[in-house]
Amino acid sequence: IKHPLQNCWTLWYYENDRTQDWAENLKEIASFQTVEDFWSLYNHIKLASELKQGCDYSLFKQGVKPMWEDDANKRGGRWLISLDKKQRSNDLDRFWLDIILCLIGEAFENSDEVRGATVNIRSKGDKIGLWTGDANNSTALLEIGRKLKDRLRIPQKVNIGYQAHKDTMDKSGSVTRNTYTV
Ligand code: M7G
Repeated sequence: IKHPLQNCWTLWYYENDRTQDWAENLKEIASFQTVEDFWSLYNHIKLASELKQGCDYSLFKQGVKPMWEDDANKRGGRWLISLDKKQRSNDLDRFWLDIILCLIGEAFENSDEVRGATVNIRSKGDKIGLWTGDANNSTALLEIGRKLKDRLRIPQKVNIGYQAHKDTMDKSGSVTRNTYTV
């Protein structure tokens, strides 16, 4: 008997093809709801650090698309971890795996608020985001942000910010403001 997870999760892959719309480049790879099926999927695919520049992985609860417009995301936001270039070889794959294990292991007290996570492979610096469903639920999102920082062993002096998706959507070139920082 396989070990069931509390939720069923879907892995998505984004490949940057400029001839297509953003949403058309987003591909659903596979879903799993047991520990064993997670590891067989994880062991079968490339590490995040091996993806081409411009690509993303996303892991979201089944039924939620990894996009701002999804009903489950549109009032939400993300904790954003911005990596510098040398962290691709040091921290990226560990951070991404640790985030996945937090998600599927339901590590957060407010795990109902968790929607999923995304890793963006970018030449200017990779990014990892943990998406929650309600940018106004400060109690829940602060608990999630603090625990995330702790689980990833991000040093106390390094701050990570929470950004509402509506602010990310509206930004025109400039950086999105952080509504919370831990
Ligand atoms: P990104 O891939 O999140 O980060 O956004 P990057 O700027 O480091 O590459 C790049 C662009 O992809 C955005 O400016 C949008 O045009 C598009 N995009 C990204 N996301 C997450 C979404 C989304 O959820 N919905 C839509 N419609 N476009 C998005």
